[in-house]
Formats: sequence, structure tokens, C-alpha cells
Amino acid sequence: MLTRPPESEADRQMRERARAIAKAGGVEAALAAGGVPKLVEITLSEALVLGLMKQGVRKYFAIFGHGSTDLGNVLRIYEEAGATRTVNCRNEVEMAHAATALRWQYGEVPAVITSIGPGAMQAFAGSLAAASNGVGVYHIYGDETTYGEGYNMQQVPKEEQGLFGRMTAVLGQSYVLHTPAAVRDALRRGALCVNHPYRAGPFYLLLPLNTQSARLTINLAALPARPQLPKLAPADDKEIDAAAQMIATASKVAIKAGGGSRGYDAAVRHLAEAASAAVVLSPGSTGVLPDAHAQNMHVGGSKGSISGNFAMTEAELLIVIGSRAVCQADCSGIGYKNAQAVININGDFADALHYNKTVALVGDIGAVAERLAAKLEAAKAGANKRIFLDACAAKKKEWADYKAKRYACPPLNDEAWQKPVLPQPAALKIVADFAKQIDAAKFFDAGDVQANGFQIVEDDKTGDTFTEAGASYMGFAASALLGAALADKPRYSIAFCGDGSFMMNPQILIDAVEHKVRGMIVIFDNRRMAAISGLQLAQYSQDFRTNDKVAVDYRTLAGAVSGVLAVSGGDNADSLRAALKSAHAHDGLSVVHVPVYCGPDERGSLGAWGEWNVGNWVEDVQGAWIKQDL
Ligand SMILES: Cc1ncc(C[n+]2csc(CCOP(=O)(O)OP(=O)(O)O)c2C)c(N)n1
Ligand SMILES: [Mg+2]
Repeated sequence: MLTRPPESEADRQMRERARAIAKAGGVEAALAAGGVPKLVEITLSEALVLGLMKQGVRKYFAIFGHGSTDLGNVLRIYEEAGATRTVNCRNEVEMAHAATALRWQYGEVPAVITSIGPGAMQAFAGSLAAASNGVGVYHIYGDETTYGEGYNMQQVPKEEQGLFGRMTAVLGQSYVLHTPAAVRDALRRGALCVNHPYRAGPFYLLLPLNTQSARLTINLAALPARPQLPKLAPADDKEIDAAAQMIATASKVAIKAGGGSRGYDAAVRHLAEAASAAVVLSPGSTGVLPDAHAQNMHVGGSKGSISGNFAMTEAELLIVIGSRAVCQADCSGIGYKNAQAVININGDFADALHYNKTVALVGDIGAVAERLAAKLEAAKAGANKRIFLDACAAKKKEWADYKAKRYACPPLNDEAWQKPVLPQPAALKIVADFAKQIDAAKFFDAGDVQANGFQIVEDDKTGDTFTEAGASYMGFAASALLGAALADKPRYSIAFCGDGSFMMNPQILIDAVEHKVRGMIVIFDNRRMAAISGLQLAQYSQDFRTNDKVAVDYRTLAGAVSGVLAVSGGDNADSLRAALKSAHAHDGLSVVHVPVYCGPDERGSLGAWGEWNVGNWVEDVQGAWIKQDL
């Protein structure tokens, strides 16, 4: 037992503040009720917690170390008062993903806390997923002392200052709290960074070991609140009229709805219908237009689909909505071979101007798309596009028939498994259908699981699939389930993981149990990192070091953790369906292990329909890119 000495006077006062704030329901309310004075003398650690609370940040994922014990003490006292919540995790990459998921899936802004050095570096690595998908989260890392009394253990061992701050500033925005009173400025910058309307991302607060406990006088009323920004749109109709005119005269129009269009379902649909445009989705935007909508051509890009890539290739006018032109989602920059011009709707100038020959409609997607749609309706601009839409519909049917054949494929004899097992597309489809049936959200990990996954999902709204396509970070999906541990209203979610990805971050097995997450992990086990074997084979006709010979019994491994229900999905569709049912009935985390086929039979994959600027394809792709004018 750790003994508890009597509480210090400073901690007692902190506890009083924490109670007053929790009782009032927040810093502002406590100030208004007179529960706390405006000017308080507190430590930097407490000021930070109060400042974050003022922005609505009350939830923390933490792995403490010598670099964050002071902050940990504040969070202990505030949690005991009911003002904040902290969950302890087993791996910093995992908790960075959990934080990203909490913001992405539930819209709640959390903070990640690490020690100095290795813990921080791991969380920093994980924060690439937040940066790549435009998800705003706070990361708080311990940092070297400001007195320079000698090297701190785990700092970057160089005679230079602020190195962690510089490193983190490369990936997102960062602030070193060298001067405690700077916390107000740091939090103002952080608030905009994590709540940015179209370029949100991680904000890193570097907290030196010695400034955490430094006391400062702070004005609680002056700590910045969460910013409220108006929606912006072009001030006059000049560009919108020009865009409407371009759409009216073109006969083949495609919309590319990128990750930024998530959540703008109604506006995208309105614009698509008014423009009679074929809508091509990105891996991260499935659901923005209902799957069965006649104008939904599914995903397009390097992996893509028959219909999505057809529409991208054939369109003479491209309308880009909320896309930063990611190589893979945009066919390595050569997706629009016949496009003569672009209309680009984006809040960010650089993204809006990514292509040449562009009319940039800079602003909020909803505001701009609705205004443009109204113009198109008035001008009956969609009237001349039937032939193209019919051709697209035929391609959509071709894609649906193609997929149906793969879903119906029986178990295939597999070399690694030495028996017939389900092909991955068929297995993924069964799990995706089950998710729909129970209204679960789907998280996809990297690899073939992810690529086949976004080709398969049939979403009808934003928010049913989270595919971390920005960084494609192996280990994201299973870790993301931990977001539910702190969510106000957790939704049952299923993580679709490859065997390779699952082993990158299996810590969720413990953390989900500890923090009472209900959810499911399905491991699609092809005994290799098949996405890369597949690329190697396609490019160099040989695979190399993308598998090993070690058999792992994932059911026993997962089942060894008390509280986890581990079941086998078996080798056929019926056994998998039965396994999913029993897994879902478990009141906690369940793991379903499904052996899947990997080999030369083409029914084992859903194919690639675009081009990609990698490996020995670069000459061809770049040759095509250099010739096009967009
Ligand atoms: C952390 C990380 N390391 C490496 C990669 C590169 N990578 C992408 S997919 C993949 C293989 C994925 O294997 P698995 O999870 O088993 O899925 P499969 O392709 O076999 O379905 C690798 C190594 C990555 N995306 N993330
Ligand atoms: Mg695999």
C-alpha cells in the first residue's frame, strides 16, 4: 500500500476550487456564482487544466512519467471533485489514436498527456493520424527544465533549447510553456488550432518539468474560451455565377467529395442533384451521399472502383468539394484525364487552388454549395447531362455485379492456413453488413483490410465509417475503440483489423476492459502484411519479407485478458455470422478471429482501378501527369 500523508495546504485549496468549479458546472459558471475569485494564485499545471476546461476540454488520456507528475496530481484532485476525467493507457501511440477517435467520432476535444522523451515521441508519432485527417486534439508532453541545470533524463541530448517544441511544430502547432504566464497565449493559439473550421490538427503543449509546479497569478475570466467563428462564403455572386455557367454548359460533370465534405451530407446532395453531377467519394467520405443514390459512383482513386474511376476519367468538368487532393484519393494527380476546368469548394486557399484552370469558391462547404445549387436550379443547369449519368449508372451496375461475385465466392484453399478459408472481401462484407444491422460504427485499419473495406462499405450517412486514410496508421482501428471510454454517449463500434495491424497495438485488450468499452475487434488474419505483398507482386513479381512463419492463436491471446470475449469466426460465412452475434452479445470488448485467404486467386481482392505514383509505376504516372494541364 502506498501511504497517504496529510494533504498539503496548496492541495487543499486546489480541492476547494475544484469542488466549486465542478459544482457550478464549469469555470465561467463558478466565476459567476462567486465560487472562485477572478484572480487566483495557482500552479501552471492547474492553470492549464482550468484553461482547457474553459474550452470544454475535460477528458484526458494519460501515461504519466517523471515528466508529468505535477500535472497528474492536479488531475487527480480535479477528478476526485468530479470536474475532469483521466484514463490511464498502456501505449502512447494507442492513446493518441483514442484521442483522435474521441474527437473524430464524437466531436469531443480531449488532451493526451505523456512524460518527457520516449512517451512523448510515441504520442507524437501517433498524432500523425490526427494531423493527416484534420482532427483537433491537444497533446501535452513533459519537457526539459528551463534552468539548464544539467541534462534531463530523456531530453534530446544536444546543447540546444526547445528541441521538442521544434519537432512538434513541424507536424502541427506547438508552444513551450517556458514562462508560466504564457499559458493564456498558448491556450488562445491552441483553441484555434484544434477548433479550426477546415484545417484543425494537433496542438502540442510542451510543459517543462520545473515550470509545471511554478505558481503564477492568473485571471480566470481572461482564459480564452472555445472560439466561435462565423461561416464564411464569397461576398458577391461573381464566382458563383461563373461556376453555375460552367456547370450549365458542361455535359459531363463529376463531383469529388473529399474528407472535408464529411458532415455536409445535405449540401453535397443538393448540389449534386442540382448539377446532375456524378459523385465520386474518397476513402474517408463514404456516406456523404447515400450508397444507393443514383449519382453515387462510390470511391475513386488509386484503389478506387470501376464506377468511381470511370466518372473521374470521363468528366469534362470537375467540382472538388473539401479535398486536399491526396495522391491516393485522386489517382496520383492524373485522375481527371478529360477535365477541362475545375470548380473547387474549400475553406483553404491553397487547397482551393490546387488545380489550374480553377474557379475557387472559397468558404464554408455548406454555405457555398447551397448558394451554387440554388443558382443551378434556377437555370435548370442539370438538364443536359442524362447521357453521362446513364453511362455512369451502367458502370455502377458493373461494379455492383463485380463485387457481388466476390461476396458469393466460397472459401478458397489457402497456402498458409492449409485449408479453405473465406476470401477477405467476402469476410469484410459480412462484418460490414452486421455493423449496419446493429447500427455500429466501423473503424478500419491499414492494409488490404482498409482498401477492400472502403470499396465495400455501403454507408448512407457521414459517421458510420472511420477509415484512417490520411496516415493509414497500422493499429489505429483497434486503438480508436478506446475513444468510447471517455465519450458522453458511446456508440458500439467495430474495429476491422489485419493481423499485422492488430499486433502493432494490442494494448486495447487491457485498456478496453479497464475503462469499460463495449465494442468488437475483428481480426482478418491472412498471416501476412498482404497489402504490401500484393504491391510487391504487382510491381516486381516477387514478395519480400512481408510475412513470417509464426502461427499465432489470436483467440487464446485475446482470451488471456480477463473480461475479453474471444471467439473464432471459423472458415465460412455461417460460422462468421454466428461468431459476430455471440461477440456482440458480450457486455465488453470482444475479439473475433477470422482466417482469410491470401493468394493468386483474384477473388481474394477487389482490385485496383486507378494509378499510383509509387515503385516502378512512377515513370508512367509522372509521364501522364506532366502532360496534363490541370
Ligand atoms: C505503423 C505502420 N507501419 C507500416 C505501414 C505500411 N503498411 C501499410 S499496410 C501494411 C500491411 C498491413 O497488414 P495487415 O494489417 O495484416 O493487413 P492486410 O494487408 O494483410 O489485410 C503495411 C506494413 C503503415 N501503414 N503503418
Ligand atoms: Mg494481414
